[in-house]
Amino acid sequence: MQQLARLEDLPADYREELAQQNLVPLWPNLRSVLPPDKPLPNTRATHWPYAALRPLLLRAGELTPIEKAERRVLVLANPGHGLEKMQASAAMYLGMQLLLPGEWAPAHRHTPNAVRMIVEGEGAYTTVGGEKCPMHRGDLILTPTGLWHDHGHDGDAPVVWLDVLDLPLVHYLEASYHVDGERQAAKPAHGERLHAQGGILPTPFFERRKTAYPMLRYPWTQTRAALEALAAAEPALDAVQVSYVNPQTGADAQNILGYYALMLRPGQTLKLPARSPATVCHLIEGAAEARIQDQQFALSAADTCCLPGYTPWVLVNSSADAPAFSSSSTKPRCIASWASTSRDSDQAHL
Ligand code: GTQ
Repeated sequence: MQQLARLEDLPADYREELAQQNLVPLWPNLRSVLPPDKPLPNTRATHWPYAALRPLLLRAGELTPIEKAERRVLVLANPGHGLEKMQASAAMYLGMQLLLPGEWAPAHRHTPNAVRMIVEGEGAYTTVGGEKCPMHRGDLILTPTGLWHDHGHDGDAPVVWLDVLDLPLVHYLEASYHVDGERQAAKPAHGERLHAQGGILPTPFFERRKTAYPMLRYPWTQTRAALEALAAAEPALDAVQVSYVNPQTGADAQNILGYYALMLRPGQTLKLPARSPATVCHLIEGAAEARIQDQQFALSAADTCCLPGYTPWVLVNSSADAPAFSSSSTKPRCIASWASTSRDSDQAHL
């Protein structure tokens, strides 16, 4: 590869004059923005064990009242980006949120998309766009861009969930902000009942409904049953994986990140191909090991890890008798050689 001229190879007066005109020579910087053969990711493979995180999150419950936190969250930050950046990967933000019995996290809406993956506890709910979505372990609940949301808790023990947002990407696009609102009057969410039968859609007269987000809550009982059915129907299938989609269109449930659930058969070793975007993996049930390059993470239930893009990785079910279930999120498609899939124009303007 050709060695390119450095900035210092240019006369000082010329560099000075360029800067005064807000001009930059490309060639000294070309290799850093277009590195040879593959990207140079900041995202590091990182494991956040729930056993270590949980006591610190519960302590946050004692230290900071909800009124002083608005959202009581410990952010799962990737050291490769710098902890202060509060990002798990270039596109993804992860946070573990705690709500104590009787607490209420006030209504707001914002440009980034969020989903919740419920980790532990019963009795909490989130109201999204006026629909009250109960939270049970393993459920995936959407909070799409621009929809009002507040969280409440009628149970008697702490509730914890994992927040996944496309915040770093939206922030990078200088499009991230929020607006405060009033507590919402809520009606029960019924999207998961309307769309419980895959392949059959409500069709008033002869027009199919077209709703941007027809299903906000993806109950774990349904997702788990779909994975079990897929595993039983296709015994030779390696990747027993399903996608969280908009049931009316079959497209990804939200338009920046894609969400999947995966079942590892007892004792299974699954090789996951390299993809261009980073992936986050959260273990819902069982025990598994994630291997990437020379690193190994022993994942217990409720653990979360992040895997950089452009690198194949392996998931191994640590149990020979029980399945393991995980969810993952990533950019919906690989970024092709020349195209970006960023969809900033789809973001709501509040
Ligand atoms: O629950 O609305 O982890 O607005 C970060 C920002 C959660 C939320 C986060 C948020 C929320």
